[in-house]
Amino acid sequence: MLDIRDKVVYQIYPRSFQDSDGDGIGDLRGILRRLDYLRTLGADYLWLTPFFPSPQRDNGYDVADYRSVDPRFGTMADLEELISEAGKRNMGIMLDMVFNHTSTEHEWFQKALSGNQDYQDYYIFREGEPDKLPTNWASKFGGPAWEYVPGLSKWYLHLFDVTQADLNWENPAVREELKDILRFWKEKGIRGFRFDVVNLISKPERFEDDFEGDGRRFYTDGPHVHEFLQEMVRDAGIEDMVTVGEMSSTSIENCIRYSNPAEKELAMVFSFHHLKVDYRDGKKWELMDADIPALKQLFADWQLGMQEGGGWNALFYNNHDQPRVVSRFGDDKKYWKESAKMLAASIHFMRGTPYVYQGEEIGMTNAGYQAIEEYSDVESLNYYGILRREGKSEQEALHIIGERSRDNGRTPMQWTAGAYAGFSEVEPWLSIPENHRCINAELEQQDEDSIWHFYRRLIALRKERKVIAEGKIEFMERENPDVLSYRRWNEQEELAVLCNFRGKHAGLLGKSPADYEREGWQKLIGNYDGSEERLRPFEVLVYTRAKRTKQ
Ligand code: TEU
Repeated sequence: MLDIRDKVVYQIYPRSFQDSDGDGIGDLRGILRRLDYLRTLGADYLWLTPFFPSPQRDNGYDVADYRSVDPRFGTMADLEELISEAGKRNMGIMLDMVFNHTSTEHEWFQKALSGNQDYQDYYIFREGEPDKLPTNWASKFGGPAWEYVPGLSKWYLHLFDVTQADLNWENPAVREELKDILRFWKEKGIRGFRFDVVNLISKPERFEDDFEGDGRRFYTDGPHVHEFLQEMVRDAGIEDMVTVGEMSSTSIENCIRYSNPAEKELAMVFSFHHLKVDYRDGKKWELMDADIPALKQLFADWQLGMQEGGGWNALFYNNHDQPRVVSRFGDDKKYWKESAKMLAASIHFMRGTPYVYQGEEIGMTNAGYQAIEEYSDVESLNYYGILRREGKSEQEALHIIGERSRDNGRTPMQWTAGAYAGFSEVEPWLSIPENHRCINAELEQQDEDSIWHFYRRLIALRKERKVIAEGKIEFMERENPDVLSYRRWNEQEELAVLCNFRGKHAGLLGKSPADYEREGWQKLIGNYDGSEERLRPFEVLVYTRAKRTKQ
């Protein structure tokens, strides 16, 4: 069984990583150019979000052909060279498989539209009248989750955009097609897969209205999801690859089953509950300050629950769907460096596999756009319209979009202080924040005290100290509203991690830094020099000591 416990995955959004052919869009040859940067940082795997042929309605998560490369990102030869060159640097490429839905441009859906019954059964079509939705379910991108096709007198299900039609996993032919796709990429030397919203693939036998919510309770962690995953992994022969499932609105119990090696499903899971602590009433587009005690509780629940059940967490704050965490949970102005480092350390010492999302390692911030015209994301544009129709002023709606938009995580990688941040020679597809002049990889690689070097040390520590990869975990300071603190230990070593999530001094209910030092703990890493009685704003302190035989 593959050991992922001391590995780190770097997520690349190819469209925004490095443009090599001067069209303002990142591409595969651009990634090739940056492999040594990624190796120096310490990445073991590179997760590339989809670059398959796609109308790009959802930036590639609307796949029209699972077995080739969209020309805007390069050629199959480019990908094969990337796989080979990454392998020479002991890095594996992970692909992003969007198996819950295809683009409506996919040939399967086109054949379904032409009346082919077999291909209609690849999707979720329901006979009906144009004025009667099959169910009242909502799309996660706003609006209804069904689209009517007059020529067929049928509706089809789309949990996301109207151009993303949900696949019918109950159909064995669909499952065989998807297994073939995995075998194709394994043959190419791909070393892992991320499965997009894979806990939504099993739909209920009977579709009914949801009078308590938006329908997700009927299809999330659905009735056959575990057997579908076991069958896919077994038949595609990918049990020895790095696999991670994106689990939308899931539960600890299910995630234990998804990621406990005994279940032979996936190697690890992404769950998102910790990234909803600033959603008022759980609603993404209703703002509130991050509830830090709730964040702490969720970390403890998931860390202890998965430890107890033998599951494995992917550890992350950032990805291509999330605002930048230094702007969201940190302070990207007064305590930019301190809060970026504290947030990184707060999860890198936890039990799980850390994911570093492009730009996170240099403290990239939210976009700071001032006009809706600067945005590109379909979800953001849909919700801007919804917010305005709900009566929000242009300014109020822009503020909400500014805080929540997925485009915050999709601004081009800031490589240099130069034109277009060294990402491209021309105006990129999405504009680059002015702060690239002082937040960029070139500058930070030259500064030993930079966020970049802090990430490099965190990643190196995970390989050097087995206690991080294999140790047990327990939480301290449970009643402290400001400080996340936990302990890791194995036979040889124990660590104590103290993180102040506030932009002000924070007292400790248990041991103070002075107590740790008096007890002979050594400081392993931190974001301030020395220590004080209380934790300084956004301070992180990590102590280590040899494990005492008796405890
Ligand atoms: O994301 C699914 C998902 O949970 C988020 O899109 C979330 O639902 C959305 O941002 C609303 O808050 C995956 C991909 O990561 C995302 O980029 C795709 O848009 C989506 O699936 C559909 O494929």
